[in-house]
Amino acid sequence: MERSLILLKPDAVQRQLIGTIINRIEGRGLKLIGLKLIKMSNELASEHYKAHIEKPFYKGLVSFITSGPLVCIAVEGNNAVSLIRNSMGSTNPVDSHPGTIRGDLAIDIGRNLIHGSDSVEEGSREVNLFFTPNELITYSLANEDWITEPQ
Ligand code: DAT
Ligand code: MG
Repeated sequence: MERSLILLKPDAVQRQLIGTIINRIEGRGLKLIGLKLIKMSNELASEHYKAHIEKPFYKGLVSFITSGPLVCIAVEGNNAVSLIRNSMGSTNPVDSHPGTIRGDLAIDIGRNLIHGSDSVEEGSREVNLFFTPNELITYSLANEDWITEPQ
């Protein structure tokens, strides 16, 4: 089953938008299988963002992401990765459509509130990076058949 890691970044926590953003994710029908508040270490940040290590914004990105508490969420379900990416909006909020999280709640690329895995492979890697197996809970939602048509 497809998995995706969502991070509500330190700006989301400081702006008290945790509930607002989780509400949108839950409202879409996505299933949360892991949830916690952490402060990211430099080590975890560099592992998580290793694809960006050569980018000019890397230092600022790591400094921002480690600056305060953030919320980690693991989501599981069909198409979880693309559903979340679509709900997030574009990396730069200037290009994000209204109705998306970044399009409604953010204006700056360096304060874009949310991370979501960008591929199925990354989703699996990132969920395993942030959660131990016993922090992930597999269960059924009582209304699952009203969200996804049974095959
Ligand atoms: P996304 O978070 O949409 O997956 P990404 O993986 O390309 O985007 O980049 C990771 C984060 O790095 C992004 O959320 C914000 C920051 N970032 C990306 N491009 C940037 C840029 N050109 N200037 C400043 N920060 C940038
Ligand atoms: Mg990315």
